[in-house]
Amino acid sequence: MSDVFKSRVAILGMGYIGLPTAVVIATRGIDVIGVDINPATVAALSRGEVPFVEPDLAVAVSGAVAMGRLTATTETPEAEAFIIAVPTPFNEDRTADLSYVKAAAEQIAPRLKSGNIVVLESTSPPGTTQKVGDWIGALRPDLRMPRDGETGADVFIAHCPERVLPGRIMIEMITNDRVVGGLTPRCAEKAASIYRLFAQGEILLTDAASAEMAKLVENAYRDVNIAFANEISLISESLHIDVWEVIRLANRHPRVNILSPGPGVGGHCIPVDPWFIVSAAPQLSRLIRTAREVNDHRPHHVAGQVVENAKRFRSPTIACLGLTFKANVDDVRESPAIDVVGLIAKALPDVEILVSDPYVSVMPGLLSKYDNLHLEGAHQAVERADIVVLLVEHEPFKAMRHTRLAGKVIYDTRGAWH
Ligand code: SAJ
Repeated sequence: MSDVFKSRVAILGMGYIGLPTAVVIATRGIDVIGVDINPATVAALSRGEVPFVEPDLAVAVSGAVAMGRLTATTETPEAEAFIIAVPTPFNEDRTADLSYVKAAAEQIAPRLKSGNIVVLESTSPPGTTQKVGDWIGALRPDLRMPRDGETGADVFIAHCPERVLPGRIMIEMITNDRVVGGLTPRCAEKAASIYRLFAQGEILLTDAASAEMAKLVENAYRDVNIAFANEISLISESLHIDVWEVIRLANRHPRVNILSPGPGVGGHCIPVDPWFIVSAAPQLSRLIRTAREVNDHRPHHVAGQVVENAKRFRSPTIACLGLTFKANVDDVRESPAIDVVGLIAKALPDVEILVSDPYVSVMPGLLSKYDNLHLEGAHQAVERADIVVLLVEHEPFKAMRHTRLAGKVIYDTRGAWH
């Protein structure tokens, strides 16, 4: 019989992954303590409120808090299991910045008791879970850390990468298969007992480095495939062929499934994770690096096209629809739409640019320095514009009646009005 975890869990990092994970565990009748360094996040959670938009999350959080199953604090408490779900951004040289993971490990270390489980969920370069063990071991020489090929460790350390898709987190948290990689097989088995509480997908046990690499490879796979679509778009454009028609036709082949070109690849994962692979094996990662470069170039290409078009007008008004990193979420991290708007605003300082996004009510910091940018409702923006640039295919934009767009120059980067 496989173990199912029954005690208290502390989750460090109450963001897009830590909070939904906390809620689904709490909903299974386990006491969960959410830990975050940001007192505003802790205060909001303690009131049962969610600091960001994700379908079905708010109602689950308020329920779990009201039942007393989910509490929040800035101090790491004692618990039987600890899940680390903090960010792993990259440094200027594109190596992983593990400072948040290290800080989390160092907060957990003094609280650890024999028999406790520590799971790293943050996306990390191969070898990071081992480092977590080393950081904890340095602070707790009294505890035996798990070592490959040895038994009898006092604590169990594993990596279980998150794989949920923003916008579908509450569904995928339950239905996705999970990969659990332990520093030893016993660590993997112990960590899996937590995920058995709520995961309906299969739980696949492996070693920590394979789990770390599998996660990075998943996102690099998507990046490479989006880069392929973006390159097809570039080539089709230069040959005056409609890329959307080409992809529609090619995708009727039973073994072809080309993704959608767009203004670039955003979010906190896909533009970042492939670099962890490149920095682990720079000489060998030619395709992965090129895909990153192709996708990173997209905002420049799109902005360049719009600026060229604008030069055909004496005093044009431009509407840019969408600022978030993808459709139907409120997340603007690493958003290519923001890059496009910034590049246009910079290139055309005398042109009025109206920006609209149903999920964004304040001009993002990166754009606040441009005087020629104004937030506007979508319908007003389109009505006043000579050029309409669709950057994110939010549902209300997709539903916009074609009559509203008649007579305007349209630059539809997502194929939403096709
Ligand atoms: N995009 C395109 N064309 C496409 C698909 C996406 O340009 O055909 C763009 C999106 O607009 C967005 C970016 O790519 O800017 C990334 O969006 P996404 O929906 O592909 O992925 P994320 O970043 O929301 O979530 C990904 C997921 N990984 C994979 O699908 C392999 C998710 O399962 C991971 O959990 C998540 O990264 C993560 O946290 O690592």
